[in-house]
Amino acid sequence: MAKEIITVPDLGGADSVSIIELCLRVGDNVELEQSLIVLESDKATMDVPSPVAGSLTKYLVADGDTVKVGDPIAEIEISLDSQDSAEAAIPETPDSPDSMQADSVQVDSTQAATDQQSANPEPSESQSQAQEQIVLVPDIGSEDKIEVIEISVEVGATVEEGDTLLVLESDKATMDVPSSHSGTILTLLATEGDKLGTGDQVATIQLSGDKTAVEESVEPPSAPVEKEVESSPTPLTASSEQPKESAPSATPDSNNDIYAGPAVRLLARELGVDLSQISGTGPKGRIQKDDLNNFVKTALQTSSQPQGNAGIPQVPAIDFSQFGDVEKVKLSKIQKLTADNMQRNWLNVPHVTQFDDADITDLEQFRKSLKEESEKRGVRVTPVAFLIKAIGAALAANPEFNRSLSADAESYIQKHYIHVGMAVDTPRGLVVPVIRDVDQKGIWQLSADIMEMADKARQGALKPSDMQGGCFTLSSLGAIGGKGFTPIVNSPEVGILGVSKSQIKPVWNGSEFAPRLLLPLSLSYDHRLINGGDAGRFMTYLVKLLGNIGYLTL
Ligand code: CAO
Repeated sequence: MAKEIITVPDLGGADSVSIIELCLRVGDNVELEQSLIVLESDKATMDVPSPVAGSLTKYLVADGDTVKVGDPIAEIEISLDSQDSAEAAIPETPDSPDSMQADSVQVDSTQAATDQQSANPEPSESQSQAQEQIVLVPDIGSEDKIEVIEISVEVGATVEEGDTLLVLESDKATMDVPSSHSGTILTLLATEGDKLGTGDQVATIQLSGDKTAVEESVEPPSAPVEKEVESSPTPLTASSEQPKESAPSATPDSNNDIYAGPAVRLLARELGVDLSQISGTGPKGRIQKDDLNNFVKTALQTSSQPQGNAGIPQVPAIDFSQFGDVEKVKLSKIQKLTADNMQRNWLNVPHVTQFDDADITDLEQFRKSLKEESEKRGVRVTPVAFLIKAIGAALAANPEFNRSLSADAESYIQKHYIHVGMAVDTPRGLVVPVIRDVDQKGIWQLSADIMEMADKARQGALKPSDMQGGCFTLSSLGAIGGKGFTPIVNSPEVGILGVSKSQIKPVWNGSEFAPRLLLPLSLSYDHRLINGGDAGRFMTYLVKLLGNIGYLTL
């Protein structure tokens, strides 16, 4: 397959121009006449269309480079099925003066405007009236009338010389018509959809009070013409034969689908706005200056609203001393870590909490029966040891609670070990040491582990490894009190059991109410990995184990 080096075409008199946009990526397919790069001089912005169809094998320039006529731009591998058309197009490569006809015409129009307007002896109507000026369409390089696709100013607006008043678009080019003077728009003499040609009236301007403007307005006919020449129409995005819908392009990362004029593109670049984020309200979805302004306005309004992480409104700072005596105390490292973890887990995990009561009348009777032996062994046996033992058995029977979601949320990790974290309340803050392999340990061993970890936690002697590897967490507030609470999942674990204070309550046994010791349980779970059914089964199994500790021996 043949390769074609595309070069900078005739620039219509400009010595060198800057590359402001690379429209494609290496490897992209290139249509005949599709824009390869956008060039910008001080007077014009123009697309350089490809004279061949194929695949872009490399760019030979970079964004920001300055180039002149004939400089190589890109290498294109010409596609086989377009060889014929490519060959037909090759004579029109940019080296040929004819190749960039539309661009040349547009760029030349700057000069042509000079020529024509210099030759035009007619002063504008209002030049006889002090301080008013009618702005005309300068030479657009064609006899044809061109459609007005955007009125860029409003009556009453203050404009500087060179500001765009309206935008014209043919099927070959889009061009801004700039104001020839500084001042205030008195009347607009064209509307969207009108067709205008060279010399047609655009707007009446009340000239600014500065001396120069006033002097210009009363100058003989040739003088204002000179002035207009300096601000002749800026031919833009002259993509020869390119359909309007795909004509202009914007930033390199979002180029080909954007439909906007060069003035808007330039402004967007200056403001750092990605035009692909804006919906155009102009004809055929063209992005207009107002669209860009509205986008920026909305973005500024949104960003000026006080927001915290993930766009959540922040709690306002309050000077509490206005209400009474206060002191400010620094959070400990543990408290800060806990705060971060809690917020992260609360925000990331869709929580559901399920409640039930376990009848631990028999369990407590059994535990109390161990008292003597406990003292002998020097091990304190509390309900927490039974809870951890029961959790281990429930995790083994319900392995979906022994999973973690992968970081990319594309898979889960099934754990084949059972380590249970135990929340410990310490003066320094909340810590969660992990009791390992709980499914392989009996109540004595578990009680010893619980004592050891709780002591270490309270003394601040836990090592990081003591707090890692948990599959599930127990948060027991039973010794403290409360009827129930909704614990926050200790992500990436997917479940946590909250235990409140047991109480004797009347329970109907089929013939009468009997006093039973009920332990309130609350199971919070990550609803991304755990369904209500899973949670129901886990909780029911747990309640069964705690109500009949014989099952724990099975
Ligand atoms: N209902 C009623 N009494 C309970 C109970 C319950 N659910 N759980 C424990 N108790 C009783 C025990 O029976 C024991 O009393 P006896 O000595 O008379 O038998 C006493 O409370 C033991 O309390 P403990 O706190 O010393 O020991 P523990 O094994 O029950 O708990 C630990 C250990 C580390 C879990 C606990 O000390 C702790 O720190 N809990 C707080 C956990 C926490 O802060 N969770 C919130 C996390 S989110 O903010």
